[in-house]
Amino acid sequence: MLKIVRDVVAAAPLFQPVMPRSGKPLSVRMTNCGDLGWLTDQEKGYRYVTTHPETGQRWPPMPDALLTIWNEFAGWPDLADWQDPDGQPVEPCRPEACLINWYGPKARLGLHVDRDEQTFAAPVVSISLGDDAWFRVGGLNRRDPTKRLRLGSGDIVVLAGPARLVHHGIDRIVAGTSDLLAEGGRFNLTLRRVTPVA
Ligand code: MD3
Ligand code: FE
Repeated sequence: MLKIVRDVVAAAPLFQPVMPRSGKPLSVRMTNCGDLGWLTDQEKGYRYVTTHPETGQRWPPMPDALLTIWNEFAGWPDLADWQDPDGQPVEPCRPEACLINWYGPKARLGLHVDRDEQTFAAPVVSISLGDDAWFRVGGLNRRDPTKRLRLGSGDIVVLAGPARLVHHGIDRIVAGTSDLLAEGGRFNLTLRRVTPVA
């Protein structure tokens, strides 16, 4: 998995995303692979695009190993009796985007909901590599109670069905808990479906 990440980053270098309007940098650096990639900039804000913001090249293709993980963990059969909030059918599909976040020892990600996709019927599948992180997960309402969960290297989190739109974030990285990455810190990969299947 680390070799996959290194190859993507070599073709599509990590960039520093900034908040819409304020232009404040996020503390994570990011890149993507797949047909679509998520980014944010000051002018146009949060969105999915087909090309890297600095190289102008299309994102590297989604590696087969990531499709395999998606197919193993998406859990389609268990989702059959759940209704997407927009009434879109829950149908097995391929992920279109893999967002790769890199967290240095001081990076964090505030509580948010992933809602820039055009469908919420498909799950989000997340893979952690490197240092441990304190993941925070709440409910559909921002003020709902939250719990924290320590994620380790190799952990996979699947947010599916009614959990797809819950608030979540990364409180902090637990620096020095893994020696997988020579530079330290943590990579997180999130596999996402962006456009409706039907
Ligand atoms: C819960 N990433 O990229 S992954 C993100 O570790 C993001 O980099 C975190 O939140 C990270 O948007 C958390 C686990 C995760 C991913 C997507 C979710 C949790 C989620 C979508 C819905 C609910
Ligand atoms: Fe998220």
